[in-house]
Amino acid sequence: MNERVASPKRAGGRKAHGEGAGEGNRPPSGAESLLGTLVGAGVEVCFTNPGTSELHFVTALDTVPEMRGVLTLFEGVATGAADGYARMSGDPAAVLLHLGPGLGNGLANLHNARRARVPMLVVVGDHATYHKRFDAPLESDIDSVAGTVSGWVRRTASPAEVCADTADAVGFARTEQRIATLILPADVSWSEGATPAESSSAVVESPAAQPDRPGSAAAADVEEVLRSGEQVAILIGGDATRAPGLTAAARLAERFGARLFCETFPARLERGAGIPAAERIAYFGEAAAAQLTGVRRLILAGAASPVTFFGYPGKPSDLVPEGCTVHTLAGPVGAVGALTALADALAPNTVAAEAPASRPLLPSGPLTVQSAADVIGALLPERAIVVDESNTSGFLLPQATAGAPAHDWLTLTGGAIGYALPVALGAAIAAPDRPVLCLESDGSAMYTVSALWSHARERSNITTVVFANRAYDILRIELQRVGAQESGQPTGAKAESLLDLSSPTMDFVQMGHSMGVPSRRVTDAGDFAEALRWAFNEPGPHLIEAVMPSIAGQIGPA
Ligand SMILES: Cc1ncc(C[n+]2csc(CCOP(=O)(O)OP(=O)(O)O)c2C)c(N)n1
Repeated sequence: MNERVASPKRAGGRKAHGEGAGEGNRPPSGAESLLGTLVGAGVEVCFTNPGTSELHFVTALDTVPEMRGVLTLFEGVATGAADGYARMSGDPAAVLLHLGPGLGNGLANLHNARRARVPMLVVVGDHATYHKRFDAPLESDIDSVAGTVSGWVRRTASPAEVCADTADAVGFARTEQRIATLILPADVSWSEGATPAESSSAVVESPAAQPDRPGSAAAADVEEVLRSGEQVAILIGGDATRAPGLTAAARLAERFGARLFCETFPARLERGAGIPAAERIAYFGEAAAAQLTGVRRLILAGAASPVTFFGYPGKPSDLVPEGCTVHTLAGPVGAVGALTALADALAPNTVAAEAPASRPLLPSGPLTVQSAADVIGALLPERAIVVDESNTSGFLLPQATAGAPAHDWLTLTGGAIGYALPVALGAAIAAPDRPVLCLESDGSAMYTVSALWSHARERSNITTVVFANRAYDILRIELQRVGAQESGQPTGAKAESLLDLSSPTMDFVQMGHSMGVPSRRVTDAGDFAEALRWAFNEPGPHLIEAVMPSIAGQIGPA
């Protein structure tokens, strides 16, 4: 996402910010100017759930043909879709939300997007400036809510500022790879008087596209570490988790005998046959600690220093082994450039080993975590975009898909569940020529299940697999680990019932059908394989409900 080259639509034929868009000879409204500025800056999709204060923006969409409007039925779907779109295209999408409550509904997936370091432009409609003092029912503190996830927040005060504010917002989002939120009062939206923006900040290319600086202090430090002869590990993340970053890191690892790891929840990991592989740091702290055992020098390239997901009584939060020193080569934006420069300087003749092609045999028999993973590994299409929120049902997927044809793997960067169905929508819109496989667990699916309606409405090429284990299984496992439950003691009935989703049984096939998505239920491996072939071979969205056993009893506390 951070290796953009100037796209033709931005590099040439670009409109001046704020140009055109008024109907007939009338000057453009604030909303039309905003949209004109956006498309001029290469922002061409707007995911929305609008309200009355955004209706001038909605109307203006008809005067700006380059902007695609995508309706979602819940704001968390709009924000997650913009995240998925940015992860796959590298470009920010716009999100149009309705005042503070609409923004609040979108917050969890904005949080995940913030953690994914994606560019995004959030436009939040507000009451007309003169109406705010009446404290009407929807009045709220939008700025505070926006501030929790945005790196940039501005309230546009008048139509004259719309274009400059919009250009600044897009410029910030692209340059920083972060969320910019523009609060747009309804009267600014409907009034005329916009001034085209002078600024060209909206089309600034990302820092990752700029030349790197070999010989920096960080690079010199890392060179010393690599040559130290001690046990070194390189931990990559951010923009280094795609083929160029993986290749550079693998060359360095090979040349200096270092170990290579990837952050636990990468925004977009390229993997599969022909791509250098990096082992992800495990979710469970004990497993992660085992992976890092013996490491004396840890090099961070785009990743944060590893910590456990939660604090657990009596267990360390910091996963860096005792006595190991940590050395930062680069942060999440620009890590690919730093790694490439270093590999070219220190390992010019080293070739990175690539993951060999291999697929599991198609299994038969009951559907289990193992057989489901093997079916997916056996059938994953070339260039698939996998959006993974399979949670406990997917813990064997990494091995089963390691040698599948090259694909992208998108993960839950911020831990706020309900991300996969929306992110799949945005990914499919960003890459309409690629198959999207959305691996979703049943509890997480329910947060943003209305995304299925948008999958169908946009005719997106998304295969959704809902793993129906009818439980909050990970919480059953964590219950033991956090010490809330005496080890070996049975869970109390009230606690158990709050982690149980079996009664009433959710029917995802009916849910899918009701939202226009052809859907099937499978209970054994053979039927799962047949259903996946059906879904992959037909265009458009499909849903497969895969009835799975709970694994909480099998993966106990470590
Ligand atoms: C926004 C948000 N709300 C609540 C949680 C807490 N939480 C973490 S996992 C989980 C249950 C996951 O269940 P499911 O998606 O069915 O996956 P499973 O654990 O059964 O594999 C919950 C409620 C969260 N992480 N994020």
